[in-house]
Amino acid sequence: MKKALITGITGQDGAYLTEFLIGKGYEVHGIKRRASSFNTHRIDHLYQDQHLKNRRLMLHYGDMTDSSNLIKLVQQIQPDEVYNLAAQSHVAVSFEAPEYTADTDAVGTLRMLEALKIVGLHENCRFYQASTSELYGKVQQFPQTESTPFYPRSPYAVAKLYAYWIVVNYREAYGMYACNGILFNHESPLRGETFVTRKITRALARIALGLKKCLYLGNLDAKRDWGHAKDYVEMQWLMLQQEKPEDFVIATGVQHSVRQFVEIAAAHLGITLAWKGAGVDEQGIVEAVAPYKAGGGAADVTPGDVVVRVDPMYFRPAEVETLLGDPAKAKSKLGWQPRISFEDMVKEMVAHDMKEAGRDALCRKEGFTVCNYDE
Ligand code: NDP
Ligand code: GDR
Repeated sequence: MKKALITGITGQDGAYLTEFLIGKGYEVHGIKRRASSFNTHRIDHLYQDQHLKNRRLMLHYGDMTDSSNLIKLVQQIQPDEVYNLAAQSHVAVSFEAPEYTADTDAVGTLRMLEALKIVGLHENCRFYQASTSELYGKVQQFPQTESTPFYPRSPYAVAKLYAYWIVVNYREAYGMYACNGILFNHESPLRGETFVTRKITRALARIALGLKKCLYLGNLDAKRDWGHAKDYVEMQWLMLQQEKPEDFVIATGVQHSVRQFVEIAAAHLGITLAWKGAGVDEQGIVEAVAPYKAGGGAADVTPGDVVVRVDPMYFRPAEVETLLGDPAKAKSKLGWQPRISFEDMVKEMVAHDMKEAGRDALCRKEGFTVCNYDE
């Protein structure tokens, strides 16, 4: 049985990858951070009692900022494959915590590579690095391929640039089987609530059920190539099953703006939006409301309501305006094809968030406090 070690197992990709690898017959080990409350909700459905023999999922406490912990874990686990997904992954937050972001995302990657080398696993263990389309930043070429020059635009992207090159360097210097997956944005119902797609589907569902009045956003004109996380983790595994290690762009080749994402998500709730104003005065106003078929209606919204406003607090000091990937290499060499369309992904996210909002509406009706936290 192959052993995989996943850093960042409690995140969106970690959860989908764990499910995928268990399905492939792997024994999966994951590194989770110590937190003051449980932080494993995305993988709770895969959890197995710690006292069971022959468990397929094992969690270990650790942190990318702690070398001795990483060395001890790889020594103890002896993984065949390491998937390095752990990161401070929020671009806007990286402007507020640049040093921590560099420590975790850049030096953390180095620490894991060194841990493998120190315990002598670098010759046999295969290594996947979660690289990112944010490396292209201020884009130099359309669409972006494996050979497009990088121009990072945030402390996050600069940290990931270091991680990208240290992976290439360990491959060239020590012959490690180490790959960068240059992944474009990928989303799902498990996406963190502060990334723009999930923020939109969650807020609109709550607005539709009367739990919230308005969704505040930053740059509505930013364009991204959005795919589904479930499709993208399969590629992470495929990259480690090749004869020789290479870097791959993973994307859909289709682009939408934040504004379009809002419109499509609203349409799934039976809400037609019209845009009025410009810049920071721009508003998304309800034009028409049709009954929402699956979840009981967008009852708390009426034509004329302002449900989207722009708040400059969400503008970034330096923005990545547009990203569009060319996944031709992954398609031809890995035989990889995304299966879930953009439209189906938005629909799935809206349906999931309507269910959560429905639960919260019920809790509130019964006198319980529900989370109103928003970012
Ligand atoms: P998430 O933010 O959902 O998950 C990040 C994971 O990293 C969480 O498990 C988090 O733990 C963990 N983590 C954060 N800091 C540390 C640390 N210091 N030590 C150990 N673990 C830590 O990200 P995604 O799942 O969306 O992304 C996975 C990886 O892929 C990330 O590296 C991201 O930068 C990269 N990426 C993501 C893309 C996307 O569109 N999703 C696109 C391209 C790259 P906790 O749960 O405790 O917070
Ligand atoms: P991104 O994702 O920065 O591309 O990084 P995010 O969803 O945060 O932003 C996408 C675009 O939407 C604009 N935007 C807003 N973003 C957020 N979070 N909140 C808002 O209110 C808002 N309004 C507009 C942003 O300015 C941006 O242009 C994600 C992360 O998963 C990274 O870890 C990963 O490397 C890249 O995708 C590829």
